[in-house]
Amino acid sequence: MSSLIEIKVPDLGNVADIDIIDVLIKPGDEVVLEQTLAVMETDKATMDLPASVAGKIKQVHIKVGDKVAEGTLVATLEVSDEAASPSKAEQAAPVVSNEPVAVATAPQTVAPVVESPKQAVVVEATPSSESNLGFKPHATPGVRLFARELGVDLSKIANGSGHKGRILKDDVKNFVKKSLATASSASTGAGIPSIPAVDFAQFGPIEEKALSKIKRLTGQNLTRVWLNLPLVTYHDEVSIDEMENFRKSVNAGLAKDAVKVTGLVFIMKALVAAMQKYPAFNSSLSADGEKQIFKHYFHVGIAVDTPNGLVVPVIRDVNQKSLLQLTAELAEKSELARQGKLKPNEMQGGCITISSLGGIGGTAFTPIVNAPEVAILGVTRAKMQPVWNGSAFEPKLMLPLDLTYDHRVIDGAEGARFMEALKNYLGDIRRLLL
Ligand code: CAO
Repeated sequence: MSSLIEIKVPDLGNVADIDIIDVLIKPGDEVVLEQTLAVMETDKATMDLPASVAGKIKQVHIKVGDKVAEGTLVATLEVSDEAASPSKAEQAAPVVSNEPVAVATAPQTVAPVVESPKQAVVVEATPSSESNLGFKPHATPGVRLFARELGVDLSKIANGSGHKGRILKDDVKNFVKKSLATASSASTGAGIPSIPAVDFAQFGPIEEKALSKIKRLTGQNLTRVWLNLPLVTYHDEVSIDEMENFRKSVNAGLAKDAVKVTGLVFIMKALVAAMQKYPAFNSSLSADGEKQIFKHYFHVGIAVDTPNGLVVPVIRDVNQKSLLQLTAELAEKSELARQGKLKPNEMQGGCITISSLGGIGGTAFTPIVNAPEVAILGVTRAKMQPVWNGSAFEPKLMLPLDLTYDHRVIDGAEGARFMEALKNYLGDIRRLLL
């Protein structure tokens, strides 16, 4: 035996003019308990209208675009007497949604043909991540769930192809297809279009040579840093006349075959003194970017130009070593680097790097941080310049300095203060003794 049951719009808290935005049934359909019959929408929420009993749809009384209110007849169902009994109907528990959205329940009104408790599930339409954008995608909870399962942010789908721009399952599928096509055309894997291949032979004779392993690895590392770190380079210059006079006097006192002291070791010492004053420069971010790790050791990497490419030996505990010790160690390590004989652990553990092109030339450049370090100091060629001392121009040996830092860790003002400290130490190296 069977009975007819009328499903009506439940009490939704005195809300009138509720839009029907989707009707998911037609006469003859078999529906199961809790199956969504239609989707309603108010200003604030999208609501599924579930079946409180299983049965066969005899008649659908609403259509998309209708405005409904509490008590509006939605559908007539033919149900078996067993399913229509109060005890069965009571089992029609509210739809439990695992969507991260607010869920409220309200009784669903079913016509008096069958006396049964009824329920409707009210689902807030917009997850917080979407509402933050001020744009509320128009989609049924089922489509939202489908999108979430595929990891699709509905707010990225500007216009759905459904009624009033509602996003349908097909829109989500098309979005995924389009995203996959875009990703596969970008071979760098970072969503960045690759540089197209060119047949250079069409323009003249060419010769191909494989890159050295060092160059390939350095290239990968530099690209990774360039893409991941917000880098800022700050330029300045400092008078190093006193430092040069001292350096020359030290070198004059050295044995003829002794390794001569270069300006680089003074820069190493001054850099470490500035790091002691500004510990952020001797820190690294944890891989998840949540923590800053401060180091209590002062190891400095020195970029060395070798026939095979750039190598960065690390001079350890620079704060504990004398200028002469650093000179000897720098000479030894840079020679090992050029011969390709540095051990891996001699290139690890750096806190900051110096890249000096001063022996070659230059006025400024923008070195790239050797992450996870947070800063690198670039040095180019010192040259005599007229500097105004307040009453006259004085010839001064000015050393250009370029400080690149990771802006996630170091603010612009901190970068400028660090540079001032560095200049202070280099401008008057006696301060290193304080
Ligand atoms: N201004 C003026 N003269 C400078 C100078 C500067 N900033 N820096 C060095 N010089 C002078 C030195 O005093 C030396 O002069 P003398 O021959 O009269 O003594 C000469 O230039 C050569 O110095 P150097 O470069 O051999 O020695 P260094 O200690 O300054 O540097 C090293 C050592 C290993 C850093 C260097 O040889 C080197 O490899 N530099 C290249 C680093 C590099 O490739 N950086 C780029 C990385 S990013 O791609």
